[in-house]
Amino acid sequence: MTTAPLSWQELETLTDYQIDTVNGLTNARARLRLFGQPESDVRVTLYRDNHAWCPYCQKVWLWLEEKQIPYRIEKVTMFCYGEKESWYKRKVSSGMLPAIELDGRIITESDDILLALSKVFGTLNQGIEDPTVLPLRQLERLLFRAWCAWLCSRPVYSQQEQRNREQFIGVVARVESALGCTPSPYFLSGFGIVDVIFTPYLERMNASLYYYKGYSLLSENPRLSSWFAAMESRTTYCGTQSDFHTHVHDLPPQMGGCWENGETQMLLNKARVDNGLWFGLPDVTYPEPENSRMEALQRTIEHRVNIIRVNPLDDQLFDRALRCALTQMMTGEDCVPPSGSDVALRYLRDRINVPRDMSIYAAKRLRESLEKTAALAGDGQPNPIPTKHRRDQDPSNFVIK
Ligand SMILES: N[C@@H](CCC(=O)N[C@@H](CS)C(=O)NCC(=O)O)C(=O)O
Repeated sequence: MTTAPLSWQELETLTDYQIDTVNGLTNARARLRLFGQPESDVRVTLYRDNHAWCPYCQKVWLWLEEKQIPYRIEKVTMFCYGEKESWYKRKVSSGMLPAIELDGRIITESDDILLALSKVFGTLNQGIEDPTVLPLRQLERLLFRAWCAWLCSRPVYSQQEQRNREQFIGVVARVESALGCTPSPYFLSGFGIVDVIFTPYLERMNASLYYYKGYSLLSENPRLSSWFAAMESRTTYCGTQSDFHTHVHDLPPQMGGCWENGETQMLLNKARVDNGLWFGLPDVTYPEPENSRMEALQRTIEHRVNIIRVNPLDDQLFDRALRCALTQMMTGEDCVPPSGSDVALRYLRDRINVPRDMSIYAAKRLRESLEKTAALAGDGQPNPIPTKHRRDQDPSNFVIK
């Protein structure tokens, strides 16, 4: 059955999604986090990247959330998607992220930040320089280097891809045994600093190797799979958690390129991440919350003026096409968009970011409805997402004007 698109007013009545960004669960939108404490207690400002793409920022973010330290958040543009704010360069001349301001003192380098924070607020179960932590930090860096070598180097001689793969898998085996040293699913006897340190890159490895190499980190490694499930039981982690689609397209400009190996499984995985089915991808294992559609709707309504303005299609036509997709998402009924809107709907499908715009399942719902609705208009595909830079995501274009 096909239906007419609902008006924005009608759509608004279909969602009551609301979160308390300041005192509620971990979320990517907050500019202030208080955890029920008075604002006068705030001693920390976290400078992190606008789109929540920076792995080192995620590490500090997660630490602050776990410790429930009241803090402010200032968002900064990364070089790969726009121009660095001059006010930030006056604070941190290199422009590097993350940074914190602690009692008025600027600190950079994520490890130095964690060390300084632990000195003032106490450790997260273990200190970053604890003798049980140091070898695991070294293992994390070893894994990181093996991942970079496999993902980012274009093979120049035969066997190189295979060697890089084996080298990575060898280090993963060491991570698996490290996880097996205690009965807990975490690295040490309970959740702690080591888990925070491993989180950003394990999340990115899971996404990128699935897409660029056809390799499923979690299904190949049972202890990593349990670790990931344990992390997902923490609302702190879930609030910072990204998805496969976001990562595979935010990594190339940050890493200087990611190389596809062209294998059959890789091609299947890539098609699935880009075009769906998004449900069932191994980027999330907890069940879908009931309000995921409402969240997607609420977030789209909030930003609709900019979403429509930055879309390549004529504003009026895209307004209607977008309402068709949202109508489909909320009612389950097909709603035929204006002809010629297929590319425009897929342009938006390709630019939904997790956790920046919404959480994982909300993004899956929205991408699914955009794709279903686009398919009613045609099979036109937008230009591929750029890999050398992401200036299509320049935050200055999204400032409400
Ligand atoms: N060793 C640093 C690395 C930080 C880093 O590499 N930050 C990157 C983003 S992931 C950055 O700020 N690059 C500048 C930019 O992209 O604007 C740390 O641990 O904090």
